[in-house]
Amino acid sequence: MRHPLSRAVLLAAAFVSCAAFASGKARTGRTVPVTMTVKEVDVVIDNAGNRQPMWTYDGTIPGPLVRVTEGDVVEFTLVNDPNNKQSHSMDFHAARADVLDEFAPIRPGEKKKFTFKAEYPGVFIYHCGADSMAEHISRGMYGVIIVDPKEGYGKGFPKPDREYVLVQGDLFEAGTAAQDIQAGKGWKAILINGKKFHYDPVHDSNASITLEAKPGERTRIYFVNAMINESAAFHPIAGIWEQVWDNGNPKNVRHGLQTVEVPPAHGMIFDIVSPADRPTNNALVDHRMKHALNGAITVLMNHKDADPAKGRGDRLILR
Ligand SMILES: [Cu+2]
Repeated sequence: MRHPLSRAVLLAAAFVSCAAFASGKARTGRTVPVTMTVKEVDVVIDNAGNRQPMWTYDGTIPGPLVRVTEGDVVEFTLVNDPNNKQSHSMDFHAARADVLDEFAPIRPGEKKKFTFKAEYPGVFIYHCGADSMAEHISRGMYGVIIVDPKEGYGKGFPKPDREYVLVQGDLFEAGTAAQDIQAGKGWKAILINGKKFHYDPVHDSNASITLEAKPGERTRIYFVNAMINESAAFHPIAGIWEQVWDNGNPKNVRHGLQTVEVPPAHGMIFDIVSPADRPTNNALVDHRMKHALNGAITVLMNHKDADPAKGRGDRLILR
Protein backbone atom coordinates (compact mmCIF):
# COMPACT_ATOMS: atom_id res chain seq x y z
CA MET A 1 0.00 0.00 0.00
CA ARG A 2 1.22 3.46 -0.88
CA HIS A 3 1.52 6.14 1.78
CA PRO A 4 -0.68 9.19 1.01
CA LEU A 5 2.33 11.49 1.32
CA SER A 6 4.38 9.61 -1.27
CA ARG A 7 1.37 9.81 -3.57
CA ALA A 8 1.32 13.58 -3.15
CA VAL A 9 5.05 13.77 -3.85
CA LEU A 10 4.58 11.68 -6.98
CA LEU A 11 1.78 13.92 -8.18
CA ALA A 12 3.87 17.02 -7.54
CA ALA A 13 6.75 15.46 -9.44
CA ALA A 14 4.43 14.77 -12.36
CA PHE A 15 3.50 18.44 -12.51
CA VAL A 16 7.09 19.62 -12.36
CA SER A 17 8.46 17.24 -14.94
CA CYS A 18 7.39 17.12 -18.55
CA ALA A 19 8.16 13.43 -18.39
CA ALA A 20 5.16 12.63 -16.23
CA PHE A 21 4.94 9.32 -18.01
CA ALA A 22 7.05 6.78 -16.13
CA SER A 23 5.40 3.41 -16.38
CA GLY A 24 1.94 2.05 -16.90
CA LYS A 25 -0.81 4.46 -17.79
CA ALA A 26 0.25 8.06 -18.19
CA ARG A 27 -1.43 11.18 -16.91
CA THR A 28 -2.95 13.05 -19.84
CA GLY A 29 -4.83 16.22 -20.58
CA ARG A 30 -2.42 18.61 -18.94
CA THR A 31 -1.74 22.07 -20.29
CA VAL A 32 2.00 22.43 -20.77
CA PRO A 33 3.37 25.96 -21.16
CA VAL A 34 6.45 26.20 -23.40
CA THR A 35 8.27 29.43 -24.22
CA MET A 36 11.20 29.74 -26.59
CA THR A 37 13.23 32.81 -27.46
CA VAL A 38 14.98 32.98 -30.81
CA LYS A 39 18.58 34.06 -30.44
CA GLU A 40 20.94 34.89 -33.30
CA VAL A 41 24.25 34.15 -31.63
CA ASP A 42 27.70 32.64 -32.09
CA VAL A 43 27.49 28.99 -31.11
CA VAL A 44 30.21 26.39 -30.48
CA ILE A 45 29.92 23.90 -33.35
CA ASP A 46 32.68 21.39 -32.58
CA ASN A 47 34.55 19.80 -29.69
CA ALA A 48 37.52 22.14 -30.22
CA GLY A 49 35.35 25.11 -29.24
CA ASN A 50 35.11 26.82 -32.65
CA ARG A 51 32.16 29.13 -33.03
CA GLN A 52 29.96 30.14 -35.91
CA PRO A 53 27.11 32.67 -36.20
CA MET A 54 23.94 30.59 -35.91
CA TRP A 55 20.21 31.12 -35.35
CA THR A 56 18.76 29.20 -32.43
CA TYR A 57 15.82 28.52 -30.15
CA ASP A 58 17.00 29.56 -26.67
CA GLY A 59 20.66 29.72 -27.71
CA THR A 60 21.29 25.99 -28.22
CA ILE A 61 21.35 23.53 -31.13
CA PRO A 62 19.06 21.67 -31.00
CA GLY A 63 16.59 23.85 -29.12
CA PRO A 64 15.10 22.69 -25.81
CA LEU A 65 13.57 19.21 -25.66
CA VAL A 66 9.80 19.36 -25.25
CA ARG A 67 8.17 16.26 -23.78
CA VAL A 68 4.45 15.82 -23.28
CA THR A 69 1.93 13.00 -23.23
CA GLU A 70 -0.61 12.30 -25.97
CA GLY A 71 -3.70 14.36 -25.12
CA ASP A 72 -1.78 17.22 -23.53
CA VAL A 73 -2.23 20.77 -24.76
CA VAL A 74 0.95 22.68 -25.53
CA GLU A 75 0.59 26.38 -24.82
CA PHE A 76 3.43 27.78 -26.88
CA THR A 77 4.98 31.25 -26.87
CA LEU A 78 7.58 32.28 -29.43
CA VAL A 79 9.69 35.33 -28.64
CA ASN A 80 11.82 36.93 -31.35
CA ASP A 81 14.59 38.67 -29.42
CA PRO A 82 14.69 42.43 -30.18
CA ASN A 83 18.45 42.14 -30.88
CA ASN A 84 17.82 39.79 -33.81
CA LYS A 85 17.87 40.88 -37.45
CA GLN A 86 15.61 38.20 -38.98
CA SER A 87 11.97 37.24 -38.80
CA HIS A 88 11.45 33.74 -37.38
CA SER A 89 8.65 31.25 -36.81
CA MET A 90 7.86 27.91 -35.22
CA ASP A 91 6.56 24.84 -37.02
CA PHE A 92 5.77 21.95 -34.66
CA HIS A 93 5.38 18.73 -36.63
CA ALA A 94 3.36 17.37 -33.70
CA ALA A 95 0.64 19.99 -34.28
CA ARG A 96 -2.38 20.31 -36.50
CA ALA A 97 -2.69 24.04 -37.13
CA ASP A 98 -2.78 26.74 -39.82
CA VAL A 99 0.55 27.31 -41.55
CA LEU A 100 -0.48 30.90 -42.36
CA ASP A 101 -1.59 31.66 -38.81
CA GLU A 102 0.13 29.77 -35.97
CA PHE A 103 3.25 29.01 -38.01
CA ALA A 104 3.61 32.50 -39.51
CA PRO A 105 6.86 34.42 -38.88
CA ILE A 106 7.23 37.29 -36.44
CA ARG A 107 9.66 40.21 -36.54
CA PRO A 108 12.42 40.97 -34.02
CA GLY A 109 10.87 42.26 -30.81
CA GLU A 110 7.56 40.52 -31.46
CA LYS A 111 5.93 37.69 -29.54
CA LYS A 112 3.44 35.06 -30.68
CA LYS A 113 1.32 32.60 -28.76
CA PHE A 114 -0.58 29.54 -29.95
CA THR A 115 -1.85 26.28 -28.51
CA PHE A 116 -2.20 22.81 -29.95
CA LYS A 117 -3.23 19.42 -28.67
CA ALA A 118 -0.62 16.66 -29.02
CA GLU A 119 -2.88 14.09 -30.65
CA TYR A 120 -0.35 11.63 -32.08
CA PRO A 121 2.33 9.87 -30.03
CA GLY A 122 5.87 9.85 -31.35
CA VAL A 123 9.04 11.82 -31.91
CA PHE A 124 8.65 14.95 -33.98
CA ILE A 125 10.92 17.71 -35.21
CA TYR A 126 10.11 21.35 -34.71
CA HIS A 127 11.78 23.98 -36.86
CA CYS A 128 11.68 27.52 -38.13
CA GLY A 129 9.68 27.99 -41.32
CA ALA A 130 10.66 31.57 -42.11
CA ASP A 131 12.08 32.44 -45.52
CA SER A 132 14.58 31.05 -46.56
CA MET A 133 13.67 27.91 -44.69
CA ALA A 134 16.83 26.14 -45.91
CA GLU A 135 18.95 28.80 -44.27
CA HIS A 136 16.93 29.01 -41.05
CA ILE A 137 16.94 25.25 -40.49
CA SER A 138 20.58 24.71 -41.44
CA ARG A 139 21.66 27.54 -39.17
CA GLY A 140 20.31 25.56 -36.23
CA MET A 141 16.63 26.39 -35.86
CA TYR A 142 15.29 22.98 -34.95
CA GLY A 143 14.56 20.75 -32.00
CA VAL A 144 12.54 17.78 -30.82
CA ILE A 145 9.16 17.20 -29.23
CA ILE A 146 8.47 13.75 -27.80
CA VAL A 147 4.81 12.87 -27.37
CA ASP A 148 4.62 9.83 -25.09
CA PRO A 149 1.70 7.49 -25.83
CA LYS A 150 -1.23 7.81 -23.42
CA GLU A 151 -1.31 4.01 -23.01
CA GLY A 152 2.18 4.14 -21.51
CA TYR A 153 4.57 1.22 -21.79
CA GLY A 154 3.50 -2.34 -22.54
CA LYS A 155 4.60 -5.54 -24.27
CA GLY A 156 4.70 -3.92 -27.70
CA PHE A 157 6.41 -0.78 -26.43
CA PRO A 158 8.71 -1.78 -23.56
CA LYS A 159 10.10 0.61 -20.98
CA PRO A 160 13.69 1.53 -21.88
CA ASP A 161 16.59 1.59 -19.40
CA ARG A 162 18.12 4.67 -21.03
CA GLU A 163 16.84 7.27 -23.45
CA TYR A 164 18.89 9.55 -25.67
CA VAL A 165 17.90 12.16 -28.22
CA LEU A 166 20.12 12.52 -31.30
CA VAL A 167 19.42 15.25 -33.82
CA GLN A 168 21.43 15.26 -37.03
CA GLY A 169 21.79 18.57 -38.86
CA ASP A 170 23.91 20.24 -41.53
CA LEU A 171 26.71 22.74 -41.10
CA PHE A 172 27.45 25.15 -43.94
CA GLU A 173 30.37 27.56 -44.27
CA ALA A 174 29.59 30.79 -42.42
CA GLY A 175 28.23 33.42 -44.78
CA THR A 176 26.92 30.98 -47.42
CA ALA A 177 24.04 32.62 -49.30
CA ALA A 178 20.56 31.19 -48.80
CA GLN A 179 20.18 30.04 -52.42
CA ASP A 180 23.56 28.26 -52.24
CA ILE A 181 22.57 26.53 -48.99
CA GLN A 182 19.37 25.36 -50.64
CA ALA A 183 21.41 23.92 -53.53
CA GLY A 184 23.88 22.22 -51.17
CA LYS A 185 26.83 24.54 -51.93
CA GLY A 186 29.12 25.47 -49.05
CA TRP A 187 28.22 22.31 -47.13
CA LYS A 188 30.86 21.63 -44.49
CA ALA A 189 29.88 18.97 -41.95
CA ILE A 190 27.28 17.12 -39.94
CA LEU A 191 26.28 18.28 -36.49
CA ILE A 192 25.03 15.73 -33.97
CA ASN A 193 23.18 17.64 -31.26
CA GLY A 194 24.95 20.76 -32.45
CA LYS A 195 28.53 19.54 -32.74
CA LYS A 196 30.61 17.66 -35.30
CA PHE A 197 31.61 14.21 -33.89
CA HIS A 198 29.96 15.37 -30.66
CA TYR A 199 30.12 11.96 -28.98
CA ASP A 200 32.97 10.31 -30.88
CA PRO A 201 36.38 10.32 -29.16
CA VAL A 202 37.59 7.79 -31.76
CA HIS A 203 37.44 10.27 -34.66
CA ASP A 204 37.88 13.46 -32.64
CA SER A 205 40.41 13.58 -29.80
CA ASN A 206 38.60 16.67 -28.45
CA ALA A 207 35.40 14.72 -27.87
CA SER A 208 34.82 14.11 -24.16
CA ILE A 209 31.27 12.72 -24.03
CA THR A 210 29.86 9.37 -25.10
CA LEU A 211 26.47 7.77 -24.67
CA GLU A 212 26.58 5.13 -21.95
CA ALA A 213 24.52 2.15 -20.81
CA LYS A 214 25.10 -1.05 -18.87
CA PRO A 215 25.54 -4.41 -20.63
CA GLY A 216 22.14 -5.86 -21.43
CA GLU A 217 20.27 -2.61 -21.04
CA ARG A 218 17.71 -1.42 -23.56
CA THR A 219 18.82 1.93 -24.91
CA ARG A 220 16.21 4.00 -26.73
CA ILE A 221 17.37 6.54 -29.30
CA TYR A 222 14.99 9.27 -30.40
CA PHE A 223 16.56 10.09 -33.76
CA VAL A 224 15.56 13.18 -35.72
CA ASN A 225 16.91 14.18 -39.11
CA ALA A 226 17.18 17.99 -39.35
CA MET A 227 19.27 17.98 -42.54
CA ILE A 228 17.65 20.12 -45.21
CA ASN A 229 18.05 17.93 -48.31
CA GLU A 230 19.30 14.48 -47.42
CA SER A 231 18.14 11.33 -45.69
CA ALA A 232 20.10 9.66 -42.93
CA ALA A 233 20.88 5.91 -43.13
CA PHE A 234 20.88 5.18 -39.41
CA HIS A 235 22.80 2.05 -38.40
CA PRO A 236 24.30 0.77 -35.12
CA ILE A 237 27.76 -0.59 -35.93
CA ALA A 238 28.30 -3.87 -34.03
CA GLY A 239 24.62 -4.03 -33.20
CA ILE A 240 21.13 -4.55 -34.60
CA TRP A 241 18.10 -2.38 -33.97
CA GLU A 242 15.98 -4.54 -31.68
CA GLN A 243 12.87 -2.59 -32.59
CA VAL A 244 12.23 0.53 -34.65
CA TRP A 245 9.06 2.57 -34.43
CA ASP A 246 8.41 4.73 -37.48
CA ASN A 247 7.67 8.26 -36.33
CA GLY A 248 8.03 6.87 -32.80
CA ASN A 249 4.41 5.68 -32.84
CA PRO A 250 3.98 2.36 -30.94
CA LYS A 251 1.65 1.16 -33.75
CA ASN A 252 4.45 1.36 -36.35
CA VAL A 253 6.86 -1.31 -35.11
CA ARG A 254 9.56 -3.18 -37.05
CA HIS A 255 12.04 -5.77 -35.74
CA GLY A 256 15.71 -6.69 -36.15
CA LEU A 257 16.77 -4.00 -38.59
CA GLN A 258 20.27 -2.95 -39.65
CA THR A 259 19.98 0.34 -41.53
CA VAL A 260 16.93 2.58 -41.61
CA GLU A 261 16.39 5.55 -43.86
CA VAL A 262 15.15 8.64 -42.04
CA PRO A 263 14.02 11.39 -44.42
CA PRO A 264 14.58 15.10 -43.79
CA ALA A 265 12.31 16.52 -41.08
CA HIS A 266 11.36 13.08 -39.75
CA GLY A 267 11.92 11.25 -36.49
CA MET A 268 11.98 7.60 -35.40
CA ILE A 269 12.56 5.61 -32.24
CA PHE A 270 15.39 3.06 -32.32
CA ASP A 271 15.93 0.53 -29.52
CA ILE A 272 19.21 -1.32 -29.11
CA VAL A 273 19.93 -4.02 -26.52
CA SER A 274 23.60 -4.83 -25.93
CA PRO A 275 24.94 -8.28 -24.94
CA ALA A 276 24.49 -8.78 -21.18
CA ASP A 277 27.58 -10.93 -20.60
CA ARG A 278 30.40 -8.48 -21.45
CA PRO A 279 31.18 -4.84 -22.10
CA THR A 280 30.74 -3.75 -25.73
CA ASN A 281 30.75 -0.57 -27.79
CA ASN A 282 28.54 0.54 -30.65
CA ALA A 283 28.98 3.33 -33.16
CA LEU A 284 25.62 4.80 -34.12
CA VAL A 285 26.19 6.18 -37.60
CA ASP A 286 24.61 7.63 -40.65
CA HIS A 287 26.02 4.96 -42.96
CA ARG A 288 26.31 7.41 -45.86
CA MET A 289 30.08 7.78 -45.71
CA LYS A 290 29.95 11.46 -46.63
CA HIS A 291 27.87 12.02 -43.50
CA ALA A 292 29.57 9.53 -41.16
CA LEU A 293 33.10 10.74 -41.85
CA ASN A 294 32.08 14.38 -41.58
CA GLY A 295 30.64 14.16 -38.09
CA ALA A 296 27.74 11.67 -37.96
CA ILE A 297 29.25 9.04 -35.65
CA THR A 298 28.13 8.59 -32.05
CA VAL A 299 29.76 6.14 -29.65
CA LEU A 300 27.57 4.15 -27.26
CA MET A 301 29.61 2.43 -24.54
CA ASN A 302 27.96 -0.51 -22.76
CA HIS A 303 29.87 -1.14 -19.55
CA LYS A 304 29.09 -1.87 -15.91
CA ASP A 305 30.32 1.52 -14.66
CA ALA A 306 27.97 3.47 -16.94
CA ASP A 307 27.06 6.87 -15.49
CA PRO A 308 23.65 6.27 -13.84
CA ALA A 309 22.51 9.84 -14.65
CA LYS A 310 23.10 9.57 -18.40
CA GLY A 311 20.07 8.85 -20.54
CA ARG A 312 17.69 9.63 -17.70
CA GLY A 313 15.79 12.60 -16.26
CA ASP A 314 16.91 15.78 -17.97
CA ARG A 315 19.98 14.14 -19.56
CA LEU A 316 18.46 12.84 -22.77
CA ILE A 317 20.35 15.40 -24.82
CA LEU A 318 23.95 15.34 -23.58
CA ARG A 319 25.50 18.80 -23.80
CU1 LIG B 1 14.17 31.39 -38.28
